[in-house]
Amino acid sequence: MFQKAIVRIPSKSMVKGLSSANLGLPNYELALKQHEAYVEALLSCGVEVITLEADENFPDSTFVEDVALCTPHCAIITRPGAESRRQEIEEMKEVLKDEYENIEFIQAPGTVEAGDIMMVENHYYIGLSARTNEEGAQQIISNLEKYGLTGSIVSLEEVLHLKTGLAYLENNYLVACGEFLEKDEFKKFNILEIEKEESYAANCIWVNDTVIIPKGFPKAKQVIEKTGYEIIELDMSEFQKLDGGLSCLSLRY
Ligand code: CIR
Repeated sequence: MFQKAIVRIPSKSMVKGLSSANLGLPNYELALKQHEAYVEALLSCGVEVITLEADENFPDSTFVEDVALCTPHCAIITRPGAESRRQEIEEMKEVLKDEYENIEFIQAPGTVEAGDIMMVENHYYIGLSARTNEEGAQQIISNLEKYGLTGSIVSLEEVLHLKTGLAYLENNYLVACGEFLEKDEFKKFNILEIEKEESYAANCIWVNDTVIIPKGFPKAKQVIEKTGYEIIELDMSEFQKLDGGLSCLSLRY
């Protein structure tokens, strides 16, 4: 179960955020409303939410998931592969110092964005992407091993981050889409397949036996309903314009 979540309010500068989506610029006011609804949903799942102020210096800083990995035993501050995001870690370091006794750091030339890391109990799958390199992934694994946790590397070609196409929903349920449907390491899971045209819904989050999914993906909803979890649907349109999804907007621990 998760006790806490960290989120950051979107900045006005989010319109300059990194994007490959071709969906137009996000509407800041609407993004703020969608972010508020996201926080409400987390609260309704019983987590305490730590809300950080918007940081205009970093257009992508609302996507807090990428700058740290929060495990039950330590936090690992990442070194984002996107240059424009690298300094986002500075404030997160300070925030996590109050939350964790043990803090580790990814060192150059390693790069990691934690959107590439999926936790399955004590094991962490680490995607090698344009943002997370082999050196960074190996550092994550060494750090995890210090605390009795394990990690393994997954290759990916089609999506931005590992969790763009995968979500672990506990109890052996794995939401998967596209390239991840064929990978041997995931065959042991009870796969909830998301069709390509609804691939955005593969980024959903389990929070204490509720699954939060993006609104507007009816087939994905039907598939995820099979788990029996309660489902909350949230409109994510403005974050989708920046390649961001539900997992990206919080650190849950
Ligand atoms: C970026 O490209 O870094 C942001 N516009 C989106 C980050 C999404 N984060 C995630 O998937 N964990």
